[in-house]
Amino acid sequence: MEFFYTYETIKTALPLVDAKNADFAIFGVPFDSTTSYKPGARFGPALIRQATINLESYILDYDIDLADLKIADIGDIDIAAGNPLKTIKRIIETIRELKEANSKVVPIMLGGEHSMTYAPVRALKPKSYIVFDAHLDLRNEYESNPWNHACVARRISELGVEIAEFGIRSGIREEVEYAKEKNIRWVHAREYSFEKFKEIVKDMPEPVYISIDIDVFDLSMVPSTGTPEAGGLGFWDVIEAVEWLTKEKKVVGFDIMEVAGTELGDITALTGAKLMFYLIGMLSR
Ligand SMILES: [Mn+2]
Repeated sequence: MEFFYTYETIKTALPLVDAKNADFAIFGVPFDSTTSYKPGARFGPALIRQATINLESYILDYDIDLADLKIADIGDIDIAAGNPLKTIKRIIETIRELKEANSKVVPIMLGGEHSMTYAPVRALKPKSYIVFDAHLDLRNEYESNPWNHACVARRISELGVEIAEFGIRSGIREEVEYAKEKNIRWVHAREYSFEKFKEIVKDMPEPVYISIDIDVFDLSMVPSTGTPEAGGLGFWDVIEAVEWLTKEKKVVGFDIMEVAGTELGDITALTGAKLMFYLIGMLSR
């Protein structure tokens, strides 16, 4: 099978299969052109893959070994540097090709900046978008750019997808008003609880797409990210919520975005890699 992209390949310790035979297909989007604070998310996919070397493929609490699963790594999208919309189109095209070749495969996107999440949502057409993020990302535009990372949830809401956001602790009044107007539910990190999460998500339509902006976690766990924020969620908060979600709802794909930095295997990437292993594990149960 030919995809028109890819130049990075995986370095994990897992045995991998090709995309046609895979239950999960990992791909990277090494793009960070609209980052406003800390650049480096273009290295996220490589950093997460590198960090997986540190991890056991066996997940203790699930009694699942990722080495027994059918996981593909199809490489990185050949991004259009400085051009988010063009890159988004390439991702959409890639996901469509992937699904045509193997309709059962679950795409897993590693970012890259959060603006890129528009692409899998557009391609996979979920009815609900559930995001863990420090930021509302509901601006109409930022720096005159509607495809900036700060606008991604708004672009997704314009697709008619139901949205719920968790771990939020940064936004502006315009975003809060937009959320109210469009019935976008969001929970502040300070008020987050598993009970609240379930109450909001239980009635949302399926299938769902899950996006995890790594900055949802407290910045002590994820210092190398585009826009770090103090006061975030803990690792098990997110795992507990997503475990429930993968049990209760059909999930068509997920992403782990905004891992940045230049040190291979740094703590942000280790958090991202562990998260990816857990998500694959829970979707296999
Ligand atoms: Mn964010």
